[in-house]
Parts: sequence; C-alpha cells; structure tokens
Amino acid sequence: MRTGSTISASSVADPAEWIERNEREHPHRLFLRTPTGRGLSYQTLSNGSARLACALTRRGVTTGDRVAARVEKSVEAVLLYIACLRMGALYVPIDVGASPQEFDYLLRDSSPRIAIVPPGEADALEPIADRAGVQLLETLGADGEGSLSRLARVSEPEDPSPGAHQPHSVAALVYTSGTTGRSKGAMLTRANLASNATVLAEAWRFSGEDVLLHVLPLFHVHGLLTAINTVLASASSILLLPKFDSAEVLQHFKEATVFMGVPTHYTRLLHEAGLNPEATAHVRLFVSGSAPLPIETHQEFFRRTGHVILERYGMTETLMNTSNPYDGPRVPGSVGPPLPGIGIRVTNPEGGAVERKPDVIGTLEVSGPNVFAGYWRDPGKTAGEFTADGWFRTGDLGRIDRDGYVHIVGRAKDLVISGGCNVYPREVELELDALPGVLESAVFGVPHPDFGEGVTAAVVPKSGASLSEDAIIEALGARLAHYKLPKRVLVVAELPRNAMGKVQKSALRERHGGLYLS
Ligand code: MLC
Ligand code: AMP
Repeated sequence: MRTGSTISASSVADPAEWIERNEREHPHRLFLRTPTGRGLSYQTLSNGSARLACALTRRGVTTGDRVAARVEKSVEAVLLYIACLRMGALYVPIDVGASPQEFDYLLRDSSPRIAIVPPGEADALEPIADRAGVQLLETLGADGEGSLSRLARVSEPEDPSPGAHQPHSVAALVYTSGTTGRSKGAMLTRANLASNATVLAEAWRFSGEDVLLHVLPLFHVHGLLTAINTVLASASSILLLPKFDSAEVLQHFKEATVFMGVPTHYTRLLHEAGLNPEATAHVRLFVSGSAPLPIETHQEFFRRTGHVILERYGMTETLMNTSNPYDGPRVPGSVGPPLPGIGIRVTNPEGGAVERKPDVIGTLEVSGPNVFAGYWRDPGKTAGEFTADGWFRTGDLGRIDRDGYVHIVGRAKDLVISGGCNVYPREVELELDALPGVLESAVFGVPHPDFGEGVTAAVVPKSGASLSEDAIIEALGARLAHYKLPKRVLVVAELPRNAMGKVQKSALRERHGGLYLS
C-alpha cells in the first residue's frame, strides 16, 4: 500500500466557500471568459449564480433536490452547476447527446425536482420528462436564452446558502455505466469535491495567475469537477471553449497557462504542423488523463514542444487518485504516486490478499477523502464495490513500482475507453441483441489511432437472416449516444467461446487488433 502525504484539514473549505472567499478577496479578477468576448469576474460569478439559485428556489427546488442538467457547454451551464453547489441541490449532469431512452432512464433513476434542457429541445424532451414523472422543466441556453435565465434576471442575488453545508452531503450525482449495462449515479459529496480540488491546486501549483484552457465536456467529472473546482479553489481563471478543435486550441495556447486533456486531444494536436515550442511557450503545465496516454504520444509531444505531459489517474467514483509530480520525474507510462491523503493498494485478483511487494500486478484499490459515498439508491452495488475494510475496488489492474509510482496495465472490468469516454460493452450488446435478425453479439475494444480504443462489435445473424453493417449502426444511433456506437460491426458465423461456453473477448481483440491500424 502507498499513501500520499497528508493534507491539512484546515485548508479544505466547503465548495460554496470558494465562491464567497473569491468574491471577497478578488472581486474584479476574471473567473471565466469565452473567445466570443463574454467574461465573468468573481463578483459577477457570485451574483449570477446567486440569481440562478434564487430562480431555482422560486421554482420549488430546495436543498437535497436533484437538478437534472442537460445543457450545452456554456457560461450558463457553469453558473448552473455553481448555483446548485451554493444552494445544496444535487447537480446531475446529462450529455446533450443522450438518446431519448438514455435521457428517460437518467430522469427515472435520479428523480429530479427539475429538468433543465436547451430551449430548442424543450418540445421534444418535455413528453419524456413528463412520462418519467418530472414535474418541472425549464430551459437554459447559451447566451442567456431560456426560461430559467429569464427568471434569474428578475431574481435577487441573495445568499443562496440555507445555513452551513454538511461535508458529507451529496453535491453531484454523476452517472457512470455499471457492469450490468445500466448507468449508476455516483454520489460525490461536498467533502470529496473540496478535498480533491484542494489537493490538485497544491499538487499542480495553481495560483491566481493561472488561466486554464477548458476544452472538455461538462458532463463528466474531468471537465466539470476536476477542471472547474481546481480553478475555484485557487481563484484562477478559465478560458472556456465550446469543444475541442485542435487548430483552435493551438491558437489559444498563447492565452493559457494550463491545459487539461484526454490522450485523443494530444494525438490530434500532434497532427497540427504548428505545434512547436513557440506555440506552447505560454503554457506551464499540460495534464493528461481519463485514458492511458501512449508512451509514444508522451515522447513525441516532448520532442515537438519541450513540454513533459503530466499524466494523472482518476475515476468518476473517486475523482483524482494519483498524479505524476509537478517537480520531479514525470514517468511516461505511469500515472504517478497517490495524491496527498489518498491510499492506493494492489490486491490479488483471486483471493483479495494485499500485495506488499513492489511491481506485483493486481487489482487497484483506493481509500481516502476523495472516494464517493456510494451509488444512488443502489446499496447492493455499492457494497459489492467496497472491500470489507472499506477500500474501493477500481476494476483497474496495475502495479506500484519501487519509487511508489502507479502503473495501470489493464482492466479487470469489461470496459472500452474511446476518446476518454467510457463505453460498457454490455449496454451496446443489449441493444444489438434486440435488433431483428441478430442472434447474439459481443462488443470489445481494439486499438484506434484517434480514439485510443475503437468500439467494435461482432454479431451472429439468426439463421437465414442477412445483416448489414450500416443498417445496424443506424439502428443503434437512435438508441445510444453516438460516442458509444461501434465504429465497425463485423458479421460472423459464431463467437469464440471457452470450454465453459463463455465468449472470449480476448480472442476477438487479438483477431481484430489491426482493424483500425492499416
Ligand atoms: C465523438 N465521437 C466519438 C467520440 N466523441 N466516437 C468515439 N469516441 C468518442 N469519444 C464521434 C461522434 O459521435 C461523431 O460521430 C464523430 O465522432 C464526431 O463528433 P464530434 O462531436 O465532432 O467529436 P469530437 O469533438 O471530435 O470529440 C472527440 C473528443 C470527445 C475526444 C474531443 O469525445 C471528448 O471531448 N472526449 C473527452 C471525454 C471526457 O471528458 N472524458 C472524461 C471522463 S471522466 P458521428 O457518427 O455522429 O459523426 C474520467 C475520469 C478521469 O474518465 O480520470 O478523468
Ligand atoms: P470513468 O468511469 O469515466 O470515470 O473512467 C474511469 C476509468 O478511466 C478508470 O477506472 C481507468 O480505467 C481509466 N483512466 C482514467 N485515467 C487513466 C489514466 N491516466 N490511464 C489509464 N486509465 C485511466
């Protein structure tokens, strides 16, 4: 077991205190701006989020209620998240690309007091919300359109805090696909958010001078919690781009000091002819995470820019666990030692015994103030993911070397990570198996030059049925968010099975390993 050094409890504020402290101490400092010229100082952040919180309160939302936010990445989306933090409502981020059935499931599972959707989608989404039993639906769009923004404009910027927040109350419910194929809401507490951002701001040397170039979606922990909270904890600034575009990002490096990305961002940046030391000179720190960063990408980025990418390792259920050091060796292929206050250990996947020797491969387990409070309304699943002595089983396979650096070598869980997005094969298989003409299917990941892993399906037709790859992908497109769609569907006579009759995904991965590489 390795544990990072401890952090002082006194330095860990409640997330709402960051907003109040920053307004008090740096009212005119820029919190966030966009390339189109919108800007929020810490004072306007405080007022704007208080008005939104007041608007939510007027609509009947109160502490402990869920607020389902299916909103475009925008200044308004950031304000909405912060309004929820301040009033103690549970923020439930939802991908704007979620299919109708995914949206329906998330609403039924989280049972929010209110669902907030883009103005242009209200007509299509209202019946879904209605059927799911959500009584309130409001709209929020970029640039201040929408019913909730209108209400916020005529609401007072009153202190939205209903008294002291409890560290163990839940701040956000972030859905992450479970092994059963159904998304589970990870309950992240205020203490999880506060401790992790405090640790990261220190570990990555954030200061009021920093500008984070933000290109990540706002419905995963990486872009929503790690990025925004680290900025709030250090009273620094964000340059918010609506999405990742490598040519545009390259232009904005001269206005930023920190970049947080997934490996696909780095491989795409390497295709830009203009990526060189001059273009990246203003940036002091490049961070990568959410998926394994190939060693070649790490080395090539250094060769082209002179910057050593800092790789870290996290999960929806735990926020960030480990990080290569700011000072000290950043080892390619390693995710670094545990962050301060966080314990990581390796256990034997067979018997669960803790491995104390370095470099032994096993299951990685985590313990610390970053570990979530459990899955929403699913104590059975929660209990199954914790050991008897309270450690969280990550489902990742790894080793810890002699210097205390963690190396992730694979996954015990059946998961494909495509462009930093998790795809649980079971969820896609269930949809494939429901298609007419499909007898059975297996979904797996194989190396992909852009997405790291490409979601791939092998399907067996029912006797006499003929299946078309395009028709299958199109049919799935109506049922699943598009990043989950298989990039290829292979029609096969049978699936490889072991003596017990279990489908051998390793054989499929091996057989089709070069599918996207030619
Ligand atoms: C988009 N597409 C993807 C995809 N993203 N396909 C596979 N995998 C993905 N990740 C598809 C779209 O459906 C579309 O297909 C086509 O690619 C182009 O869509 P796009 O919107 O233009 O894509 P693009 O902007 O290029 O997005 C790629 C990306 C994005 C890599 C920039 O996926 C991204 O921002 N990923 C980051 C995800 C992230 O934040 N992960 C953190 C999880 S938290 P079609 O057919 O519709 O044209 C976590 C914990 C931790 O893991 O440690 O951080
Ligand atoms: P998510 O469930 O979306 O939060 O994804 C978490 C998973 O992403 C982890 O369990 C790991 O499998 C993977 N992951 C995150 N960061 C890294 C990294 N730096 N290297 C390898 N895998 C990572």
